[in-house]
Amino acid sequence: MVESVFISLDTVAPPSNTQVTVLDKNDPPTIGQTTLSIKENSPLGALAGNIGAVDPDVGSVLTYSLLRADTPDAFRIDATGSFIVKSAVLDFETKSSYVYKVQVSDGVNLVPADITITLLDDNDNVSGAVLHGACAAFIALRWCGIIRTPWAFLERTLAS
Ligand SMILES: [Ca+2]
Ligand SMILES: [Ca+2]
Ligand SMILES: [Ca+2]
Repeated sequence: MVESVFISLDTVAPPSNTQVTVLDKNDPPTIGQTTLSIKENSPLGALAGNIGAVDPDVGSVLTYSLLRADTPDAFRIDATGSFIVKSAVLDFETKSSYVYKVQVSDGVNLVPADITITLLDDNDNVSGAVLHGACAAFIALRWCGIIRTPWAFLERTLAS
């Protein structure tokens, strides 16, 4: 007579010489910085900051692309994930922030993120303020009698 015996495979321990190989999964990159800032009136080619993308897999190469931009002409992203000024005129009083949708890829995983670049206000009237200050100083010195040269010279010229 044949007797059947059923055993659950789960309860059977693998032979001691079994080798378990852990396959390295390709993990997606992460983005460290989603808000950047730069002073208004910054020149062409100035750096607004890097989005700080890192990939946990050793030796991975990241590539960056812009999916969408509210003002494509203002900034570009370079091969290292840095936003660079592309427009000659960044005017805080006209537009104080920009939003870009970027995508970081490790060749397999695509990670999108919204990056906001904020403009920092700067004094647009530096030359006017300096000139105004210089005029005020001249008038004050003239008033106090410290600067007499122009008038003295004029008086001498007229008298001769
Ligand atoms: Ca990866
Ligand atoms: Ca301005
Ligand atoms: Ca300003």
